[in-house]
Amino acid sequence: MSNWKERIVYQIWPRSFYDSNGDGIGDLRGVIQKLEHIQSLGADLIWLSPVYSSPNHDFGYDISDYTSINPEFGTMEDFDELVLEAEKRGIGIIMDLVPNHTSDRHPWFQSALSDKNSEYRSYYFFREGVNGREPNNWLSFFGGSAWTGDELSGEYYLTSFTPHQCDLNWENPKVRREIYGVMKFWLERGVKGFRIDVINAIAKAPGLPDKDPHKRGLRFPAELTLNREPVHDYIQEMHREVLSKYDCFTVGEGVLAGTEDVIKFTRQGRNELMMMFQFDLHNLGCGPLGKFDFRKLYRWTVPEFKSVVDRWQLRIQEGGGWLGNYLSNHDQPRHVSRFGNDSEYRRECAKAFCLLNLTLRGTPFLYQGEECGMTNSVFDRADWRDYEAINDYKVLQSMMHLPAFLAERVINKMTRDHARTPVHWNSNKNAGFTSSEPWIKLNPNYRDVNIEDDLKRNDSIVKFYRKVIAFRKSNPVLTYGIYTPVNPEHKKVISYIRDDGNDRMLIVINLTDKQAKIDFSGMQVSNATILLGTHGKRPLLERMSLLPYEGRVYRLSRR
Ligand code: ISL
Ligand code: CA
Repeated sequence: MSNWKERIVYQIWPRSFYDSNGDGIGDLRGVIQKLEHIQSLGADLIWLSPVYSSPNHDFGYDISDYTSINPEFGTMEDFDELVLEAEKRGIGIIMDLVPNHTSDRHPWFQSALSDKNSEYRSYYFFREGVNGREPNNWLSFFGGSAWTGDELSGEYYLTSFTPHQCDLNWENPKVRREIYGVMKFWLERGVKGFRIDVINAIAKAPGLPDKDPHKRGLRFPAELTLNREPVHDYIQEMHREVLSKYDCFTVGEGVLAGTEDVIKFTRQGRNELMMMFQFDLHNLGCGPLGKFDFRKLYRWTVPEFKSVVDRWQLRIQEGGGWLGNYLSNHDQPRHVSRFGNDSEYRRECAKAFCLLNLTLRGTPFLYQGEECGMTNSVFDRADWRDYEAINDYKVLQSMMHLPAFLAERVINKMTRDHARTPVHWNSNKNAGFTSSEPWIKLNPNYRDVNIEDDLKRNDSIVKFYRKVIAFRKSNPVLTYGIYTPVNPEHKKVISYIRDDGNDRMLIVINLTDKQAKIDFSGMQVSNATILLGTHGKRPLLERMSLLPYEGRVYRLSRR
């Protein structure tokens, strides 16, 4: 795939995108009906979160058949039509590949479970317990032990996420061949690539040893399950067997991968992946156990935010890797709420972050609804739909000894459900998402925050996205240019230069809801031209002041 770095990717979490048949659940025909909107933004690729058959313990990330369509979402004919209709609009479809685990309803696992001698037993990790307990002390991503008991054999099997997602054993060459077959199946149907779920977790430490054996309680086995060397052999094999044979885009979800890991996965010539996501921004203010580890009270500062951005930008460019940049996805709270201001300055803030995401080095990913500045929602406990929220509410009380009302506050701050409320298409009933009851509670602010009404305004966020995307596409420096931070120690404003040897741009964004003064003395300001601004076009001055969440892009003359 040529120019793959320049692509703009729009992520759809289909269950909440658009419901075409009035059952309260978003579906594939809903996506087809909204293709024009996605095209109007300027996206080239749609990453579809999983649409395969699934019992929905983890809303599609627990797959019971890798080569079928979940009937809630439609049929294979609908899928083929989506690929075709998208292609007519110059948009490719990226599938979500989930190679680390299958659903416990998958026929491979069902066979493994029913018969200890099934050849599928070795597709998974079945182990005997130790002293009547789990085989080791590994903590699951979603709280509690990573092991689930099998009553029939008395053994346990590894489930690193929900107890219904059974980890596949990638040491088994048959497993690898099965997954390569699945990839070919979809590529032959015309999809343009894959977002690969927790790809850095597929190689476990041999023997599955305890993490910190002398410590009590469950421990998160990061070094024993993530970024282990054989993962690179597996991906290189996947590249040889599948990726190299197709015109195909890849982005890996490297959960908790560091800069050096991402460089290894993505450096050209290693024949692994094109790009990867980073998680450090999302973990700002979280304790070492991740998003529900409230012990740092979710406090973070703009300089910390900037230093994460700078560190990743600089290290990945030095190391010859490539990033997929994103601020929101289906696993994170809405970024306007998490990192900005979702009340008084919601519109300004949404634009400031749009400008940031689309002027960094890397390939930009947008998440459904962010184009109209969607925010976190308001939930009661009964409104939670995500397993992680429901389970961690219990874990916070039992393991972390948090009183119920505080546990509820922590979940309500960080639950993935915030990203999964239906997209606000208009101010009609149910935000124009469905004609019946949506499967999850709507965000109550849809009358103020929705795509149709936004588009009627002069200060439209959607139109700003369109403008900035078009701007990025017509200025290759924004994709390829070297990133150099300017004023890295400034407490409110992030500013950086992008330079590709032909063109040189300065990006300046106030990341706070206060006015900010910034000093560019030493820079040749007089020859700078303003190209784009969130608040209109103002000249570059040696000393200037920015309004709350104001962002500007200047072209600097070549020295
Ligand atoms: O969202 C997280 C925690 O709240 C992350 O740790 C998340 O579990 C991790 O990024 C892996 O995510 C991916 O795989 C999961 C699935 O639940 C997520 O939706 C998916 O993006 C298991 O398949
Ligand atoms: Ca539907």
